[in-house]
Order: sequence, then structure tokens, then C-alpha cells
Amino acid sequence: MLTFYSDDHRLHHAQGEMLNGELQPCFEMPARADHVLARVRQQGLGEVREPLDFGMAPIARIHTGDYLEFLQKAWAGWAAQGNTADFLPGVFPARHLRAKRPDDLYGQYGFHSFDCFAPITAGTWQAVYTSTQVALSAQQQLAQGARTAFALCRPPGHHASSDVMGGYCYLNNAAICAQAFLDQGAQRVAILDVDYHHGNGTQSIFYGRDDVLVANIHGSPSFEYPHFLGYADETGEGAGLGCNLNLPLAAGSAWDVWGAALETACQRIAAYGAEVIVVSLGVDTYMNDPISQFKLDSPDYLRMGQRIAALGKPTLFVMEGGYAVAEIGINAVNVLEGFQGA
Ligand code: OKP
Ligand code: ZN
Repeated sequence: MLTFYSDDHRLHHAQGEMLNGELQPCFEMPARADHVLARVRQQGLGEVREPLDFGMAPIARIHTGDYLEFLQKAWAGWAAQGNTADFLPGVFPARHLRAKRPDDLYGQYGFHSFDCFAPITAGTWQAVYTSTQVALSAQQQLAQGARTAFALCRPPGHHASSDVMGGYCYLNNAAICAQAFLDQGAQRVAILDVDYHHGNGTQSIFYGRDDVLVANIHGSPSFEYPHFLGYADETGEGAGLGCNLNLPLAAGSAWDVWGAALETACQRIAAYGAEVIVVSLGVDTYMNDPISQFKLDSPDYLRMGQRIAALGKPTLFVMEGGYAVAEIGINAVNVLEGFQGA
């Protein structure tokens, strides 16, 4: 299996994130990608390639022009105001306010965010742009006939919707790849999001459409981030009714429960008749993940890959979360090895 990777991810390294009322080191750190890459090489998974550049067109199929313009210009505008520290939003058009995009840069940031977990630094745009090119490069391999490929993306993408960032995510790599498959002639694509957190961005992007089935297994929003989307009764709307499957699970869920949810998701994907599957591959379901409450163990990720392989469809793996840095490589590559060995 080919892996796509770029060192550009290092350009995104924020000063910290708020946890328990204090600024802490970011969980979403460059070392995450380093550990995954090291494990890919250690296990001899296959060749590691630099991404190609597909430009902005496939990104603009998912994200709005206003949003992309903000992402590209935000740091320069912030720095021109004399700032050197990270740029973060603080005011959001929540209920009872008017969601009209303002002219002011700080206001625009709040307009285009749902939380304070997507900081903008000097290198953020280049890192997120390249992360998406990594995903699109792996997507191209499948379009050209490969059974699978691994996009070692960083930053991740599944919390980003068409015009709103958050949760360490800026551009929705999985959604951009799903759209690329459709634009290249596919009729039905499935996105299987196995990250511990609900992929609210991916859900919202495809919620009204029937050409992409979105299936999510995650900590229930009743207790877990992102708190405001991801319940089982969100099944799609309009033409997309029945094309969104949420499988929210309780804190403490281990493979018995998680594997049963995966079985449900896979049966739905098979019934839908997806021609290709995009896996939002987060491994923050791991028992020792510092910000999560599931109990998967490393061998469970082999089983995960095996079950996905049993669908018998071309499958693109796109890296999302996973914050137990020492084990992230073992767990992510276990999914890929389980898939390949099956
Ligand atoms: C990104 B991905 C609140 C913490 C919020 C944000 C988590 C983003 C996860 N106490 N943390 O889905 O792995
Ligand atoms: Zn996550």
C-alpha cells in the first residue's frame, strides 16, 4: 500500500490549547505524524511518496470561497495588526445572534469557527493545503485502479464543514476526496468515520445528499466533544434522508461494543452499494488516548482493518485523530495491515 506524506505538516504547530482552564501543549502535535510515518517504514507497509499538487479546484468543490479566502489571508491580516502570537477566535454567531459575515478579520474568524480549537499560525495555511494534497494524491491512486492507499494527513479534517473550522480541522480531506471520486464518475461513495469524535463537518457537508453515505462511530455527544451533533436520530434530510448513520456509543466502550457498531456500519455501507469507501481513520478510540474514553486495544485495530477489507471495495484511508502519540503509529498501521492481510 502506498503512503502519501509531506513534511509540510510541521508548519502547523500552535502554541497551545486550553484545557482545564490553562494553556497546555497541543494534543494535535507534529510528533503524531512522525510516529505514524516511522511505523509505516518499520513495518515495510510500502513506498512513501510526496504529494502531487491538484490546486484549489477540488477544495473549492467542498468549501466556500469566503471561507477559503479567510483561511488563506487570516495570518497576514493578523500579523499586519502587529500580532506575533497565534490567532484564535472568541465570538461566534451562536443562537440569538445574526450569522452575517462581518468585514472585520476577528469577526470573520468567529463566523468561520465553531470553537477555539483551530488556531491559525504563520504556517497553518500551507500545512492544511498540503494535508489536502496528500489526501488527493492517495485518492488519485484509487482512481487509477489501486485497491487502497494511505493519506498520512495532518492537520485532520472531519470537524470542518463547508465554511466552519474547529476541532483541529480546517479543510475536510475525506469530504474533498469523496467529492473527487464523484467528479471522476463514481455514483455512490461511502465515508466511514471511525475517529472517536463525531465527524460533524463531514455529516453536515453531505447531509442533504444521496450520493455520499456518511457513517460515524463515536463517543455520544451527550457526553463528548463536539457536543452539538452526532446523535442517532440524525439520519439525513431531503434527498439525503437515510444516507447518514450515527452510532454514538457510551464512555468506556471496548471492542465488543465498538466492533458490533462497525458491523452495523459495514452492513449499511454494503446495502447502500458504495463503489468506493473513504475511511476517516482516527485512532483516538485507543484505551490510553489522553482525551478519549473508549477502550480499544492495539490488536483491535487489526480486526477493524479486516472487517473493512471484507466489504471488498476500493478503500482510501485518510488520517484523522489519535493523541496517544507513542502508540498512534502502531494503531493506525494495524488498521492498514489488517486491511491488507485480509
Ligand atoms: C479532533 B479529532 C474539550 C476538548 C476539545 C477538541 C478535540 C478535537 C478532536 N475538553 N478537544 O476528532 O480527533
Ligand atoms: Zn478525534
